[in-house]
Amino acid sequence: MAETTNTPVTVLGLGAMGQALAATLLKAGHPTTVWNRTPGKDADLIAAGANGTASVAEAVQAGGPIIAVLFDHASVHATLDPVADQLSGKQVINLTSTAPEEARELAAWAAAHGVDYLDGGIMAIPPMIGQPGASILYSGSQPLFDQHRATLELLAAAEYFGDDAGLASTYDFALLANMYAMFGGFMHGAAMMRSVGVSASAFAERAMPWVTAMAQMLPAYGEIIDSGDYTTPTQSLAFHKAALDAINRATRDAGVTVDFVAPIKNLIDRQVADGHGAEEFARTIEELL
Ligand code: FVH
Repeated sequence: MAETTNTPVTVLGLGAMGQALAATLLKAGHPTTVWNRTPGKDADLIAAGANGTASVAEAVQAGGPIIAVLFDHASVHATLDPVADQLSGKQVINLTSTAPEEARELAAWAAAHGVDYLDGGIMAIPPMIGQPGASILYSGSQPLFDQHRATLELLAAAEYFGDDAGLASTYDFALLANMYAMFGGFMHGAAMMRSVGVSASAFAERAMPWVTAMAQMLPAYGEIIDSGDYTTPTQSLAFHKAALDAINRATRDAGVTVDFVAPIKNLIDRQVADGHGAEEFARTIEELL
């Protein structure tokens, strides 16, 4: 059936993200029903035209897809389990951040209750919802994704990865691991710069273009890793070991803990100790597997 802005949508969970999603749906003209465990968070949305509800049972009767955007896997069960017998034949799109195995468990739970289930990983913060640059990664029920794709595209660029409900979450968490490494690296660098009186803001001005430039290396690393051939290094593990040893010394001299750089140093050290010093740096991935 073709999707229209008349399609009703229900949003369960009105934290920062749920409110952003519901507001975007309302703005686009979707009849939007909302529910939140703690009352009162729906006031602005109701003022904007949302149908506020006092219970999950009432909310899930509104028709159309049910978007769950709750705190975690446990809160999804806490919300949906009590109304499981009312969900048969309905569609649930779970945008709560859950680990891949948790997403698969929810998909199995949904299937056991006759629920069509799509899992999503939101690659955005609330102010980005409905704006360019936001994306949501989906996996699980393709018919559900296809049917509501136009609505989902209102929230963020929508990409579907496959019927394994844990796939989107795997992408999500892999990307978040990448993000936290980048942010942690910034904290480490800013701590070092503080020792010489440079502000974190001033350091950020330099770190951003540097990180952006270095990110250009990722496709080349991807190709090397996928080839499995580490024998012709651009920069060897031994080269990077010397660099990390020096960074460790500089970090200690600055009075900063080496906690953040220690893990990558350990991976490189182990590879070198195993006799791979002359090989490509990207070989560190083998130490993780
Ligand atoms: N905010 C962000 O930047 C990130 C971006 C990437 C994706 N995440 C994930 O989105 C989920 C929701 O995030 P949020 O920002 O809306 O989170 P909160 O503002 O903390 O709101 C949490 C809502 O969950 C409700 N809740 C918590 N526990 C329960 C429970 N046991 N039963 C029912 N509802 C529960 C909470 O309700 P209340 O505390 O107001 O009663 C909020 O509605 C999340 O998975 C992020 O990782 C956001």
